[in-house]
Amino acid sequence: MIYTITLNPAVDKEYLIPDFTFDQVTRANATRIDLGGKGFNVSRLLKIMGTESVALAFAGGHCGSLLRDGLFRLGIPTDFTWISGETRANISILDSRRRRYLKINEAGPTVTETDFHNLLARVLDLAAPGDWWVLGGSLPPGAPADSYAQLITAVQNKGGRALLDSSGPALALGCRAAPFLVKPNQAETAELTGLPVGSTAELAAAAQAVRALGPAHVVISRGAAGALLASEAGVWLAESPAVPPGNPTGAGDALVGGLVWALAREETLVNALAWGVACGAAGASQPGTGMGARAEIEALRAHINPVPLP
Ligand code: TA6
Repeated sequence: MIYTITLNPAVDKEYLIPDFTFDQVTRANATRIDLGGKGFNVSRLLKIMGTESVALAFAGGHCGSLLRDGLFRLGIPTDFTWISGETRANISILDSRRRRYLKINEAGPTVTETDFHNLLARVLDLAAPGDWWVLGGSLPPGAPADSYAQLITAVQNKGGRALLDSSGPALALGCRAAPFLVKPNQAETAELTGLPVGSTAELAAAAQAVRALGPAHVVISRGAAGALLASEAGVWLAESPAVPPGNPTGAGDALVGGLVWALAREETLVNALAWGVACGAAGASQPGTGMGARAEIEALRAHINPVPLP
């Protein structure tokens, strides 16, 4: 079974406007709502690829109910730890003339120590050998700084394998729990290691430095440039095929979804890298945090051939 954990989920709202103009009313040409938060986005990708997952999260209030009901309608079972606060909403504003966007993420509702222990207890009840666990996103206020480290240790002590996609101290502390794989982007890699990441060679060295912090494998997402894999077998580069421009928000989550979808089917890490890049490319061509269709992903996958770096 594949589980996703989203400690700080969000209702993602996107506005398409003609032009960023301040100090006057701007009317949106289009709006959309997506069921967001990194783990939920992974569960949505897995559903598109025909694979079941259970979405765990802290959730509360009207936004929490909207996310539960929306995921249910998509056929994604949820196992929420309900909290007293209101689940957040994150906003993307796309300027169609400049093709630029503004992204505003709320901090999210405060969770208590009891809330965290309730979720951890639920994870311990569910965890079993051979499961895949995807942990993603920011920590809500009040969550322990080592939340991901505790959750990774819990699932891996039960024979599961954890993939972590976060940033800052939550990512750094999570690495120390030796997850199966972490998926930072280039900026998160630079912050984590303090190393330059401008060239491919620098990025490869930084990826191995991340592995030295604990993770067995590292995939670094590079946006439209694709992604890089570092493992004990070496470093691989997968370039992304060109796709029509969409909203890149969520493309990194789609990449993680492609990785875990392939790994759960016992594909090699290199093949999983290619599937991840195909899913990320499809996601980047969609509006909002749309994930694209399976046929589109499979067509993109045919054009992706990872190469080993010397
Ligand atoms: O990566 C896309 C996304 O998950 C959006 O759905 C948006 O909710 C945001 O990122 C949440 O990221 P955060 O790091 O704030 O948890």
